[in-house]
Amino acid sequence: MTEIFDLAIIGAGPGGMSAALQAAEFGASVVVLDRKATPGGQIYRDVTQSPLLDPSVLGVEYTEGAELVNAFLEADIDRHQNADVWHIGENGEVLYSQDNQTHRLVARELIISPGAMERPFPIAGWHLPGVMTAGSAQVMLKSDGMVKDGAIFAGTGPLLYLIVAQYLRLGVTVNAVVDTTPAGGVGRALQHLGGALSKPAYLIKGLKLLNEIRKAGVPVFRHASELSVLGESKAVGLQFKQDGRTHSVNADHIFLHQGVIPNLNMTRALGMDHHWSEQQLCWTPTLDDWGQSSIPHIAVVGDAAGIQGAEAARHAGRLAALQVMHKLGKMDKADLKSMSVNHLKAMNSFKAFRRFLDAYYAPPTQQRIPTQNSTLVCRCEEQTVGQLRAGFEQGAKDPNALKALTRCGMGPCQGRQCGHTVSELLADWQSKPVSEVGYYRLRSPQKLLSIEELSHFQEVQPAPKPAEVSA
Ligand SMILES: Cc1cc2nc3c(=O)[nH]c(=O)nc-3n(C[C@@H](O)[C@@H](O)[C@H](O)COP(=O)(O)OP(=O)(O)OC[C@H]3O[C@@H](n4cnc5c(N)ncnc54)[C@H](O)[C@@H]3O)c2cc1C
Repeated sequence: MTEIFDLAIIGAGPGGMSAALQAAEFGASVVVLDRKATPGGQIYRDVTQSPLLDPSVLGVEYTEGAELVNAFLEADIDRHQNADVWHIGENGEVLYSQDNQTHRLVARELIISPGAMERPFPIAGWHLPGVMTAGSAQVMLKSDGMVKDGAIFAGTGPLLYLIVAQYLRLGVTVNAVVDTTPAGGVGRALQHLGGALSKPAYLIKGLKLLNEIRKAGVPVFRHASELSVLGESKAVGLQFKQDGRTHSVNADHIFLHQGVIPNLNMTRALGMDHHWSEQQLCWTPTLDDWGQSSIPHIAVVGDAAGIQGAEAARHAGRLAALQVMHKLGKMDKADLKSMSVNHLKAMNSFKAFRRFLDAYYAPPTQQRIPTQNSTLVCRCEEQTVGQLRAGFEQGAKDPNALKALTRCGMGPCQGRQCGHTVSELLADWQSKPVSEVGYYRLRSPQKLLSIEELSHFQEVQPAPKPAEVSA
């Protein structure tokens, strides 16, 4: 028997949990599916069951998430953790894996909040054992209390400095911070100063983090460029240039990070409209102010809708849920307007602040568009810049044609690690805007499924249409 809901939400991060709480306040039947064992998303990962003796070292922006997670756990919401959504069909059908079984449910409306992922950082040696993303270092810390002494953190963006500060507060040694933020950040960001000044608390928090790192005495190499990981079969250090001089620092663990970008595999597989954001240098679903996408009955909120951060994700979740409640006839237009106004205002102010951050921390071209033929781009299928260039010279002018010729993007990560690099490489080689080059065409299933799991999945009849679903 297929379960039927008013609203299904994918992702139990700040965006998804806030949307669920808002809808539950109207008495709607809500189900939330999340692939992780506990709710919280990236930022509040394991906040209610931290392995750390003192989770406050991770910062107030982390510990204050417990309130939202507890409210979510106490509300009248159907929750499925360890539930990995691999297909969204027509008519509100959702298929998800749980306990190695595929399950199906149907919802009149869907809100998708699958969050962000770290931007690929394709430099020489980024595939070697010992090289990870800074976000992975934080995941190990939040979930298992695991850290690595003597690592190098390299890249740019507020999350990188937050993770370094979290490491330092735990007494972990950090060999170096190799900061690739290009010189002239203030100049680039100046035209957006108004947006920055509207959020002084965030600015102060950011400056405090930088001060914490400076005071800890960790060597910080600013405006570094031309990074490459040293080592043959595993990482042994990082080489880079600063002020025209070549430096190398030894470390067997190197954590790379140059900001986050929306996690697009679900929105792309749905065939939603996307556009290239010149501000954030990434693909973003095209949405209205309430998060409604180009597909009727499907909204996108949180960082998957464009990177705005956790607080903005909470407002976006509530806004999308309010619009859904109006569509389901649970509130009239006047109430929708009055209940949305503060969330819309908050979203505008987060967007203005973000314009400042994006300009200041813009990841440099040389770290997004690799030029050395030997640099690996598609890690799953082991395709280098040189191999992709050969495919391009044979006539593959867009990501799908290149995929067919070289297998780039065909591996288990389904293009997450190489998609943006491939779009930008092809645009660069043709001197075209990225928006004209496009992205991989993605399809379900959105995760690897075993034949055994599929063989147990018996339901093959089409899902009922929302109009046929009785209240
Ligand atoms: C590795 C990493 C670490 C980060 N750490 C921080 C931090 O410490 N501080 C900070 O301010 N920002 C952090 N961010 C940024 C960002 O995640 C936050 O702005 C915020 O968590 C966004 O909220 P969200 O609800 O949009 O997404 P998220 O919090 O990421 O929640 C998305 C949820 O969707 C689930 N999901 C995704 N796909 C599926 C699927 N197919 N099926 C089922 N569930 C699915 C995920 O398990 C996740 O729980 C981090 C980002 C990354 C990538």
